[in-house]
Amino acid sequence: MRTDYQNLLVKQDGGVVTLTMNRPEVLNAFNDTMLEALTGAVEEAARDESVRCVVITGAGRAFGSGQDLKSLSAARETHAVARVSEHLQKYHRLVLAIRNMPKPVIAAVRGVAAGISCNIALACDLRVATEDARFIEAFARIALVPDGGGGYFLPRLIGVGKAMEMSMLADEVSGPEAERIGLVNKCVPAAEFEATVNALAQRLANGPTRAYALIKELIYTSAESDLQTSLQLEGELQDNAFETEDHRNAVQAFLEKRKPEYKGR
Ligand code: LHQ
Repeated sequence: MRTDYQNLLVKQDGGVVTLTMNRPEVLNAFNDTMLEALTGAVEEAARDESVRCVVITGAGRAFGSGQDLKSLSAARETHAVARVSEHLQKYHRLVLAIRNMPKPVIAAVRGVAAGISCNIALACDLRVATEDARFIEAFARIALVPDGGGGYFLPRLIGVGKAMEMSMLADEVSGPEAERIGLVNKCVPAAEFEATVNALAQRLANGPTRAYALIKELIYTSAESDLQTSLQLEGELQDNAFETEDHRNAVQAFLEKRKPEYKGR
């Protein structure tokens, strides 16, 4: 993996790549440089066979504070962006790269995750948060709608009622509350955060990577389709999973009463 990005730290530990958004002085607000770096690194991680799990996190006391409002307002003044939807396409590329990544992606959220940073966390497959995490769909505070896939992810994760509440009131949702409503998978005290994220990421990196990719395809496609379509897809994906080395070895290990070792193939 390339490691010389600006505003992004890239660290690989075995099969786990950790991508750390690195503009702590503005709580990791997205400027174009950081957005392009994160997108490039996510796309590279998808192609790199040595990577079997990706963690996205933020440097310092925050996950991210959304679009950098200073650079957005400068772009508006200079008419650098004709329509904001053009600018949003860069975020959409990141969202799609995360969702289409054929391996698990974890968002590790310490402190605040506001605006489009919150929705990048929601695009990930799993979320771990600290107890002092603050999830804020901040958009309505500045009279905008949730973007970066927020309008799609929120109702699917927490239901229409809670999605509406978070979007309209734009109030902070704490880590424990986020866990209670299903916005995050796990909320832990700050002191346990790194160990929890590392353990989960290493566990996934040592898991059946091909099956995880097929599970992502099944779950995400099924959220959009009827039962008949989902059952059809399930069959096709299972044909695929059935032929993997990890599947054959894991069944053999079960029969021989030993622990399987997954190779990701
Ligand atoms: C910031 C930011 C920030 C710049 C903190 N920008 N500096 C919209 C339109 C177009 C295309 C793309 O997408 C979007 C989507 C969006 O993401 S819109 C939503 C953008 N985000 C926000 O509205 C959140 C703005 N930030 C805040 O409300 C607060 O900073 C939060 C609640 C995140 C954190 O509050 P505190 O913990 O009290 O920290 P703070 O406010 O003191 O922030 C620390 C520093 O970070 C501060 O700078 P300073 O020089 O005073 O120390 C802030 O100005 C800076 N900062 N967010 N988005």
